[in-house]
Amino acid sequence: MLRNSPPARADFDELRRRAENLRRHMLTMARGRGQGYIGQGLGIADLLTVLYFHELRYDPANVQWEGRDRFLLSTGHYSIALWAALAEAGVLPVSELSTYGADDSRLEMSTLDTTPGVELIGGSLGHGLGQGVGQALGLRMDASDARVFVELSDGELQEGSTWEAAMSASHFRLDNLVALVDCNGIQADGPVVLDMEPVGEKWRAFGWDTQDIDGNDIPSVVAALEAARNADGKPKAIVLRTLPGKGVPRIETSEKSHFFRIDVAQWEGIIAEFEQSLEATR
Ligand SMILES: Cc1ncc(C[n+]2csc(CCOP(=O)(O)OP(=O)(O)O)c2C)c(N)n1
Ligand SMILES: [Mg+2]
Repeated sequence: MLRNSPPARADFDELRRRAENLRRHMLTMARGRGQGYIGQGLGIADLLTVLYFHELRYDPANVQWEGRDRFLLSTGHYSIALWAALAEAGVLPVSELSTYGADDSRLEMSTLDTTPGVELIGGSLGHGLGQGVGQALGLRMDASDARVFVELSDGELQEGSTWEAAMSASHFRLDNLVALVDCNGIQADGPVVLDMEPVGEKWRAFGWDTQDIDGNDIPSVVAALEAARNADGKPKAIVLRTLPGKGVPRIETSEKSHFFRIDVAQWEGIIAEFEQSLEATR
């Protein structure tokens, strides 16, 4: 299943089915040890679905393929979402998911690049965009048409390194670079500390072609990524407004959804709630 080019037309039913699977995988992972960064994972499930099942070029059987598009998850603690996408894509075995966060598991709570499909070691925030700029420059020097997609968070917008990288990307006219800014409204202990709004205007001021969308609406994500294929000399930013815990009302409404740790038995209730709310939307 080599994805040499994204399909011309998105199959929205298929993408919705994949997004449901990603969320199921994440709930399986969190249930394994009873804890994890499930809120963030559920929030960006729709983005990762559209990336891995519509937009990115990659070869699941050869994750080091030179021509692949690079996806850098700058927020390493969102790893739960990446493991789900890689399992759904056939890069990682689904049977491994329940080891998430366990001793000796490859599926760490923050990303390590020894796990197949990982492009960036996570943990220390604020470094993804800078690495993405370097990779995009390198690919251009190699005359590659591969692109670099960097997910980053609203928390990381409060780090100077992010804006240094943003400034250099437009200076170097890196139109092979797409920043995917997950504005989920939280950071660690609750709501984001510094008011970063208007986020889109800031990226525009730094010379980026910018869109501001509902990150949980699959057609909007598809359309924004398609618009970001335009090779006009400008780096592309997509600001995604996402809801932590999307799909599980009990997590959506939790005041502290940064890290979820509950009794293993209670996860059964959460999983049942997820399936019920899916039924309600069908
Ligand atoms: C450089 C750095 N500083 C602090 C931390 C500790 N930390 C881990 S997650 C987090 C929250 C950051 O906010 P955001 O990236 O928006 O994460 P969210 O709460 O949305 O998951 C912080 C401060 C870190 N990992 N790296
Ligand atoms: Mg956040």
